[in-house]
Amino acid sequence: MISTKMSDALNKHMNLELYSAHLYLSMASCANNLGLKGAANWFTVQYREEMTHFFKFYGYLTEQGETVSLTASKAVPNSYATLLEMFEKTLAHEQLITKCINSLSEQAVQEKDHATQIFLQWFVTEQIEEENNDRDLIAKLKMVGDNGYGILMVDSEMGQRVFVP
Ligand code: OFO
Repeated sequence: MISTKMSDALNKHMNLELYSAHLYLSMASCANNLGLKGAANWFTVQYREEMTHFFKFYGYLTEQGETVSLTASKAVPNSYATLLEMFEKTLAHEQLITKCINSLSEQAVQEKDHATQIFLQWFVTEQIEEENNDRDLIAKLKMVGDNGYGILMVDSEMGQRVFVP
């Protein structure tokens, strides 16, 4: 059993995870339009990861006897000039998610809600990896700049990413 305040906050965040999924699926489509099939693969894998994040919140709330509320997800942007721009927006979004996870964790500590603290631990660790991946790709993209060959090399590396359930 969790508090109504905690349940509402987790439900709100669950919807934000769904927004993340839509954001990256849209970026996959934009990357594809730029001719960057590897980046399109990377963002599609990211979309699938975000859906697992969404389902972790859904599952936790359900196991705690709560009924989830799916609030209509906001429309996501679908126009980016470059891959670098996509990654800068991705990093900014992940930093927002990290803040939200931290604030949920603080609330769980304040409420002495041990179950939710343990549930959120996985996300605290996951956010370190998410931000780190984005920073690495931004560094590589800045290094290659406008060099088409360099961008294709990064794109090809992004094509190797596989979804690990
Ligand atoms: Fe990208 O970690 Fe979930 O939202």
